[in-house]
Parts: sequence; C-alpha cells; structure tokens
Amino acid sequence: MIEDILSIKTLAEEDVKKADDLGTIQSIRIKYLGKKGILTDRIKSLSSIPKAERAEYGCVINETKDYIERIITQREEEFKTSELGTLLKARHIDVTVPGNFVPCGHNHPTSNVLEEIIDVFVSLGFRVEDGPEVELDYYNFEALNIPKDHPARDMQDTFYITDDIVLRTHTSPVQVRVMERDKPPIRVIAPGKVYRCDTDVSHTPMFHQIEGFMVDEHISMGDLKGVLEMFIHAVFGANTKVRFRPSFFPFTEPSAEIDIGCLICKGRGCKVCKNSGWVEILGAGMINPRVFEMVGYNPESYTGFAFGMGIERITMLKYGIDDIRLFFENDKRFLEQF
Ligand code: 2U9
Repeated sequence: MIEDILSIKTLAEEDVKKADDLGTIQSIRIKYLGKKGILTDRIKSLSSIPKAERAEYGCVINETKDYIERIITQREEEFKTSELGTLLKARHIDVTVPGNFVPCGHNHPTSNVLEEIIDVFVSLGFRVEDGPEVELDYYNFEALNIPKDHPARDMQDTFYITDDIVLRTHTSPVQVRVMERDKPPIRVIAPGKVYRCDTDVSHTPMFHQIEGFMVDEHISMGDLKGVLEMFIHAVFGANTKVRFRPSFFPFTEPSAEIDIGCLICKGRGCKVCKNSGWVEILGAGMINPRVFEMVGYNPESYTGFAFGMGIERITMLKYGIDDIRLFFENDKRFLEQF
C-alpha cells in the first residue's frame, strides 16, 4: 500500500517535470489532487484500511499530498513568471521614442469676442440669461410691440415652424421672459444664436447676437450712453470715437444706432466704412413703455435701456475680416490667425 503511494509520488514527479505550460500543470493538479484525483481517491479509502496500519498509511498519504502540492505550485510559479516575461517582451515600450504629434484645436474668433464682451458687461454688474431658440411668435414679436400686421415684421426674414412658432430672430425674447419672471432692478445680457433667412458676404442664416438691458427707477439715456461707451472703449480701445445716431425700433423709444470711427482707415475713408469714416456696431434705445405694459411692469414707475449687436459683425470689424462665410468653413489656417 505504501509502495502504491510512493509510485503515485514518482508518477506525479515525472508529470510535473514533463509539463511545458501553465495549462498542463493545472490539469496535473486536477489529476492528482482534484475531487476525483488519484491521491484524493486513496484518502477516501483510508477508512477501509485496518486500524493498525491506518496511522502510518495516513501519514505517508498526507506527506505525499503536501509534496505533490508543493512541486506543482513551484512549477506553476515558474510558468507564470516566464509567461509574464514573454508578455512584457512582446509589449515592450521604448519610452525614448518621440511621441506622435497630436494637432491642437483653436478657439473660434467669434467665441473669443463673445467671451470678451460678456466679461465687460459682467464686470459692469450684468448677469447672463439664456432662453429657447425655437420660440413662440408671442415672445419674438408680439410682446416686443411688433404685432402681426406691423410693417416691422418685414424687417425680419423669419423661419416659421408653425403660424405661432418661429426660430428666434433676435435674443430679445429672453429679456421678455426675464421681465415676466423677475421684478426690477434688472441688469441682464442675453448672448446666443439667432436665425434669419438671409445669405450673402455679410449675412448667414444663423449668427450670434448679444443683447442686454437694464431696468429700474430713473434709468436714463445717460445711463445707456455711459454703459455703451465704456463697453466700446474696453473692446475696441480707449481712443475709439463713438457716435449716436437717431433710429427706429418698435421695442425702444427713442432709439439709436451707434457707430465707431472706422478701425481700418482710422476715419479717412475706405471700403469697410463706405468712405464715411464710421461703422455701425450697435442698436439701442429706451425700452418702449408698451413692452413694459405687456410684461406687467408699470411704465410710470420704471424705465430702462436695451441694446443689441451681432457678434460676427463685431468680430469682422475688430479683425478686418471681409466675408462672414469664412467663420463657417472651419479652415484652421483662417482660425489660427486670431
Ligand atoms: C426688450 C426690449 C428691447 C434690444 C435692441 C437693438 C436695438 C438692435 C440689432 C443689432 C444688430 C440686432 O444683430 S442685429 O441685427 N439690434 O439694433 N436691439 S435695441 O431691445 C430690446 C430687447 C428686449 C424686452
């Protein structure tokens, strides 16, 4: 019986010696020590051994079991180490090889100008508000004193979704929604995308606007002038000339358009300023009392100013760009210049 165990030991030693990979060594463990393994089988039959021999026989089985377990584990570790070595060799990384060049993107010039403009107004105490781009006709026109039969609707080439729903033609509806929600004092700017059915060198069907307004008791045209002059000097330089011209918008009364001295020719006259020496950059005015009535503000208690500008236009003037379509071509050679 003891010879039987010793021959199992010898067989196991030979098997372990012959094994040439991790898989084989694992099946050897099952063969000898698994649930139905050769040695396990002998352990199970221990109870049928006469009592007098059982102790010695059990002792030899246990020692053999420990021994086989030890030589299997040892060989297993050797295989694991050498497999790791092969793997590391195959996946060898040479940290001294120069990396691949990953081209870097670039901020869009209109994004930079928009950020710069937002920063100026935020530093003057304005907060940023947002609103829907698919807007009710009521907020885009009606509440801004542009009723359905008003000739001013012809000024906007509108994308209609339904009779009552439009792609917003300006960000003014944001201000209407803010006034419906909040009471004065209010200082808000509304940047965002707007849509008009128009395409040429200075118009695209989608462009960016930033509008702003301030409402409180006793807000005057003087406040409007002060805020907008400060903004123009911050963005275009402290020596930029500013001029206010009377104009008309249904939502402001009185209204004005604001020009700056042409940055390209310094006022001498060129193609950009059509030889006038001035370029228009903003529209503005005192909010029409009819707009206040629509949102439930008492026009006897409150006054306010509002303004609006096109970001692409401002960017073109700031950098002397003569075709708005360049902004939408995603040509890095163009974008990287700003
Ligand atoms: C409310 C009341 C008044 C916003 C204003 C302008 C004048 C203006 C244009 C500039 C170039 C639009 O991008 S553009 O074509 N905007 O001239 N916008 S006053 O007035 C408001 C807005 C909201 C409730």
